[in-house]
Amino acid sequence: MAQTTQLQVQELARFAQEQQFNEQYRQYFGDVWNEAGVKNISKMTTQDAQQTLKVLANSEASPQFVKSLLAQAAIDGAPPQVLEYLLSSDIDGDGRTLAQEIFQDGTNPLSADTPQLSPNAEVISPSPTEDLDWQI
Ligand SMILES: [Ca+2]
Repeated sequence: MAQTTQLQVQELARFAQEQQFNEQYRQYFGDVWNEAGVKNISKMTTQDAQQTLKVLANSEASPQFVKSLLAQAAIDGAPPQVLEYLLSSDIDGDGRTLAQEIFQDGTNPLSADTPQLSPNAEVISPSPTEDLDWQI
């Protein structure tokens, strides 16, 4: 497993431990697993993971929900290679993996963000030696 993915799986597990999913959330999770045909999360295959991603892609799931769902899968003992598969997937094909989107970008991993040509793409850090004379 790639080092970064391993870290992401750990991060997911940490996030999972902090969660207290309520009944309603568990119900939603159950619906997704049912629809994806996953009966036993601890015996999930990457094929199951692929189905799960398809279900998610067709749903209106929020990034938070996707993160929570994966966290629940981690808690319920989904095999590491399955978690890795899910985390490194790029459902929306925008070049950012699911893990990057939910952990770093805070963007929706299920729909490509409109490419932005930010005018602030070039980060200009103020020079520490610059002595600005503020007059208030
Ligand atoms: Ca993506």
